[in-house]
Amino acid sequence: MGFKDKVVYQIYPKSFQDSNSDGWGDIRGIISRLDYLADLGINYIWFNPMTVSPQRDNGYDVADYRSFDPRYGTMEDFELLSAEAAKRGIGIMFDMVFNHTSTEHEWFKKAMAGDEKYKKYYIFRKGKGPGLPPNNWQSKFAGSAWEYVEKFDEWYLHLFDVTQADLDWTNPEVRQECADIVNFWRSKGVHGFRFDVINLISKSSFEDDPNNYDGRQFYTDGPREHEYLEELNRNSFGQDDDHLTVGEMSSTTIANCVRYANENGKELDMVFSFHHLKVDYKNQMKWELQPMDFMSLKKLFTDWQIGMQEAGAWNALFWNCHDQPRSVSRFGNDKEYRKESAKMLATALHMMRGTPYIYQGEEIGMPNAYFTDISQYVDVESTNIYKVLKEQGKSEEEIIHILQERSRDNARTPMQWDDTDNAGFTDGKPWIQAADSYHTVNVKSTLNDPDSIYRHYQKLIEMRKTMHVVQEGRFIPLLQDHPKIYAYERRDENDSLIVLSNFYAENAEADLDLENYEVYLSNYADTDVKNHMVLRPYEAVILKRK
Ligand code: TEU
Repeated sequence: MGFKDKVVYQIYPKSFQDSNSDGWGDIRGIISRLDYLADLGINYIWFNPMTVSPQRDNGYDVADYRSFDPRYGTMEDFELLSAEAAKRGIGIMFDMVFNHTSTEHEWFKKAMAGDEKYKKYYIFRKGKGPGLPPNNWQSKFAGSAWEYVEKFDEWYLHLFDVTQADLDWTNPEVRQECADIVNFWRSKGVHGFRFDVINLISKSSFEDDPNNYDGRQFYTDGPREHEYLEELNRNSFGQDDDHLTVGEMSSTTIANCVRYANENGKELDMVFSFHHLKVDYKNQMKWELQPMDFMSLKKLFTDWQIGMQEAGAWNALFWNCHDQPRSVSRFGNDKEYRKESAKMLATALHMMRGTPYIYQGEEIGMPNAYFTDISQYVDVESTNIYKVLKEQGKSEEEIIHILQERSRDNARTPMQWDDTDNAGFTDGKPWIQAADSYHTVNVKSTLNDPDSIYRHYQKLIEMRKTMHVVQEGRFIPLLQDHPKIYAYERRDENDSLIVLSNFYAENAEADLDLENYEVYLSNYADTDVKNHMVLRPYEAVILKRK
């Protein structure tokens, strides 16, 4: 496979760089920052959707799959971006949102006008009775997953926002439309694709969730999922030798992912799974806080590493994305150990078996936005949950605290380029406010610092590009019962690396046989290799066999 030596960088285009002062990031802005990314060393950029959208869910409500939203730019701008990226050896990945379309999409509009062909593109069902939806499923953004349409006396399914109507993948015409869209972008030279919530497209049945939960057991990893992915592969990207595909898998299992992303399979190259990003959810509930359960985190990483490895399947590795709070605030310490802990998290993740993804700003250790007022939040999920938590009687203060920890907007504030107004993102009025941290945490100050988080990422990326053991080595867990250190070995025929990461703000000790090892990379200047290692707060070290 051609991607084991690659690292992907994720750009949230709306917040990356504005070039025309309208407060929105755009393609021209991205072009002006390509040198920065080339210098970091990444191989691919995954862009969140830039296609036409009412932006109710920031582009994941697609109204036209084949044109750019003019606020991002034009097809000509994109062609320039593509050429400029290629000059720097950077490939492009686009985001395909195929579980649903915006209700502004022409298919949905035709469906609503009564066109039978297009009604069959969506999931319309009769209710259980007057005023009662077809079942008790809940939208991922709060409330019923069904919306009533009076003129049909039917309801349509929307697993996400009411303006994101689910497509009916049992309809072969829908599947062909989706393949055609991928082929359209292939014809524009795009060979990388990220498929949004792609494991939700096969619904098994439309019965009530007996546990009064959200219904996910009936639409996650459904019965025809593998068949649909094989077909999409065959009819589109699978025809390119140099494709790179990743599926976003919501609440999935290792058993399914070893099939989705099997080296000998014909589905996808790799998968995003999210279990490791729920270890700070109390009772699995996103809006209930608890400190991270470190032992679960370790076990999840290890189970996924080994489960995928043994089956010959491939993981995408990530701490951050546009849906997650910032990892340095969440699993590290964004106060006194911001630098150490950001480097530690990067080390622990990047040396694992799989393909690392870096989310914009992660490489400079951007912390959560910590907005203090509900008016600063834009995300539909955050504003919806605010109302729900209010109705549950929670205080304003408590709700804001929860959003500061969990809101997706923590990841969506402008990229922090320098300490000028709006973090150097725009000289207009940004669509979302910049986080206060930009005064100290920004690219400009980073580039002047030889010991920066950014430099550490550069080194990790370089290791992935040049070291066979990082690309292909086996993953072997170490110190599995240790309460503070995450440890593993990567081993191939010639080399062995041992990676030790202290996830806590106090010293952590471990005994290992390190006679033949020396320090290859550390986030402290003076790490000593001993059989009895004492790791300082958030110390992370990569040891290499001599
Ligand atoms: O996200 C899918 C998804 O289920 C989430 O990560 C979601 O944000 C979380 O469950 C809410 O608690 C994808 C996109 O990444 C996200 O931005 C979109 O909003 C969503 O699909 C709908 O297209």
